[in-house]
Amino acid sequence: MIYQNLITEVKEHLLYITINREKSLNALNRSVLSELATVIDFAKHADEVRGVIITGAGEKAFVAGADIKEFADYDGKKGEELARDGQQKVFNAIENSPKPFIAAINGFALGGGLELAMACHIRIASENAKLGLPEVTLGLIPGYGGTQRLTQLVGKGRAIEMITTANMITAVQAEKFGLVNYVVAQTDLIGKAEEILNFVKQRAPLAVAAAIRAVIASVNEVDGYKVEVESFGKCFETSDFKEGVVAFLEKRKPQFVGK
Ligand code: CO8
Repeated sequence: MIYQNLITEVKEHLLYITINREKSLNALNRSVLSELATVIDFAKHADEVRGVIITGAGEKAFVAGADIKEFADYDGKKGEELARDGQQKVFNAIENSPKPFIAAINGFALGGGLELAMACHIRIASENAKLGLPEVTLGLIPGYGGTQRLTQLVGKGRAIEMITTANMITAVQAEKFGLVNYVVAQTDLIGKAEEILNFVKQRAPLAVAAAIRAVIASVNEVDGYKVEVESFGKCFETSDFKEGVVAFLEKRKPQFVGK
């Protein structure tokens, strides 16, 4: 299958996915999300695939978030629909995959980019990586599962600090918080992911799938995701959201008024 925004390859039972929009720091537009949904579904059904590595093109960014340029025409209903659709077809589909997904975080993992990494089962960061959920700088909140998965991974206190300050953390801090499993040199990133998946490849596939299912079940009992999607949609009704997006596009600081 040929993709416009992804480079994919299956090699020795591993599927490699590179999000390939380097000029936009691999931001997730609708087309990327739709292609990701297709390749995630392929991975689920392809017997030859035993594990997946996702990374971003270039040396600067894994994914710098949802594509803010597409936000301009969103209202509350559309924002909520897109968040729900994206959660189901991409983020939850990764988390519920019977094959392990590793995020190889090769630079900025922000907003939807960190949410993508957090949907993966394992995260490895390069030393230059910066991670954060900056949505409140745009008058939004995370909409692809970030409020739930960050809390599960780092605990309530750190999640609320990261989300409400919108500040980025370094790879080393992320490892300390338990947000990433390992920090390695950028040149060793894919090799480290392969090292882990080469062990998984030797194990019983159905047992691996059952283990993932059981672990994920332990953290997903209540529907905080629904609350997040509804709250995310409501943000689009605020004038602060419009100001946040316009300010980003005009490359200036936003002036928020709390409405
Ligand atoms: N969307 C669109 N374009 C982007 C994005 C983005 N998220 N991030 C970077 N770009 C573009 C820039 O606009 C710029 O393009 P151009 O050259 O045409 O002006 C290019 O990428 C390079 O970026 P910068 O020049 O800004 O590079 P810097 O090194 O100066 O800064 C940063 C790098 C710090 C990563 C900076 O680009 C930045 O702050 N980006 C935005 C990060 C952000 O706010 N991400 C969160 C987005 S909101 C989100 O993810 C919500 C998820 C839930 C969605 C739910 C469903 C709808």
